[in-house]
Amino acid sequence: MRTSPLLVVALLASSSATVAAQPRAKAPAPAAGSITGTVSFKGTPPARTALDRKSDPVCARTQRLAEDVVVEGGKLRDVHVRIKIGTAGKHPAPETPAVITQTECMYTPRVVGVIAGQKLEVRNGDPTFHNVRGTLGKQILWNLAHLAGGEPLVRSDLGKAGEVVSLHCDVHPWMAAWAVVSDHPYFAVTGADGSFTLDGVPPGAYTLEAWHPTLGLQTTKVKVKKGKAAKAVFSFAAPAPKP
Ligand SMILES: [Cu+2]
Repeated sequence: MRTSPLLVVALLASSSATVAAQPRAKAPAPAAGSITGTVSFKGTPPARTALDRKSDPVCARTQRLAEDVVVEGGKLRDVHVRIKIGTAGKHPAPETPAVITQTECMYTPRVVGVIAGQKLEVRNGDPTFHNVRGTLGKQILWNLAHLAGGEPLVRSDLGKAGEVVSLHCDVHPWMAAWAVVSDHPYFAVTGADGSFTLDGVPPGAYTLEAWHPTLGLQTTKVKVKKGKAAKAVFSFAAPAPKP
């Protein structure tokens, strides 16, 4: 026997009415947690010297301080915080590249995180000429001229998880940046407030790493629970003066 179309409509209407009348089901707890915290600098930070940028009249228009160690209100900028590689699964690289912009003859940001296989796009926002030299240890990966108004340089040869590619400009020797390669997306780089948040982290016990280009590496342990924000803190200090 064929069901009449009218009956089907009536049945559908009544079933949706039943659903609407039911009390709202509690939203399921998210499967992942997060890690959040801050990176501090203990003690008096090293003085930031004014960069001598007279060699390029465009750069000389703005005064900038050295960015080797940038501390504001006791918080440390440019720290790459991540779950130790090899312990959070292997994740594919996203389609979108990480981006570093050359602006006022500085790299912004100074430290980026990438997933192995992800591209890095270097933009030139300056009305002057740069060259971008990427190195991995002592190996030069690329060395490219970057004209004012030139197209972004897009690189896909950033090395394996665990490696750090450094970027330098030979026209402006004070320019330096770093791309830290991971095998997962659970990383962040601290801004001026020293804070970081790693979202969508699968529950588990992890070693958390904090790396700064001149102050080195620190680690701590952290336990991530479903739907909760685990807290982590790091504290760096000036390296002891060399004898
Ligand atoms: Cu430059």
